Amino acid sequence: MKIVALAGGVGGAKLAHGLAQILPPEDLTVIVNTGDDFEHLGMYICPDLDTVCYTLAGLANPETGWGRVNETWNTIANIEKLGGPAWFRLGDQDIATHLERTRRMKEGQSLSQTTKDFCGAWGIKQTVLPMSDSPVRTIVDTDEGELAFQEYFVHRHCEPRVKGFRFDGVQVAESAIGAREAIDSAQAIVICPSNPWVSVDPILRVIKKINKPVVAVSPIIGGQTVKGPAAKMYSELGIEPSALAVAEHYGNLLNGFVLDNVDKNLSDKIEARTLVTNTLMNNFSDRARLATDVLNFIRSL
Ligand code: FO1
Repeated sequence: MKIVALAGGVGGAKLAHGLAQILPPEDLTVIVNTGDDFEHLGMYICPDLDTVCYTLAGLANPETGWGRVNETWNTIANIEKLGGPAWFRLGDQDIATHLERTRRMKEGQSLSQTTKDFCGAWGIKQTVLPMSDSPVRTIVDTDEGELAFQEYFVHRHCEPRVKGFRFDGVQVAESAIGAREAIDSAQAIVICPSNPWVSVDPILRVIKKINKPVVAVSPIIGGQTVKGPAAKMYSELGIEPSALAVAEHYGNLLNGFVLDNVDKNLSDKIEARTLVTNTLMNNFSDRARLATDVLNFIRSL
């Protein structure tokens, strides 16, 4: 069964990894948010793309979900000593990824080709695509003014109250080569449990048209997010954070919606068909179990 998964960072990467454990590699394409990308310390950094790739390759840091396992921090420690910016924690192994990506892109290689080459080097057999080869930049409108995404997310610890979002460059950005074809040949699209506002919306804005059944997995469980500021964002935007709010966010794009057992009372209020299951992914087998549930749900639609 050919599946396209839409993913942001850590939560999205976990379900993508679950799907990768179940599906033949040629049947899974992961389209990843690049709205979080930024240039920092002279390097081109793609946090969500790297999180998905490191996770699929078994190279991800299990504590943070982002960055590399068995990481060392000599470079960033020395940058800090010299008075440089150290708020964005880049590990030594991770820096190699950003340096080599930057070198290639300065020579004119596209982000999708760089990603393809890196996936080959890391032994990833599934297809991983950035949502676009053109820059799209998520800008968070807050009570302290507009902030670039990583400035808001990491530097300011998501503290400013959000008022809205915009995605610079999205009007002219085309989806990456292969993304349209993957969607056209997929049986279904899975929206991973990523932040609807800042991880999934940018991908949906770039992709524009989806002519396949769409199933989303709620990143909000019992009114809270496992990781990240999605619930805080809903509250600050005047919407009670819940799995129902996520389902309503995607609206009639959805054919199916997966929510956690603790939210089963919300199921009746959701317009799409629902699957109520355990959506927490604490370990590798949880990821495979949720992926199996999602795939069986898709078959039943
Ligand atoms: N997230 C943090 O909260 N603090 C960091 O210092 C940080 C560094 C970092 C380095 C490389 C990378 O690929 C991701 C990193 N992240 C960090 C995560 C990242 O900022 C976010 O998870 C995503 O942008 C949101 O999906």
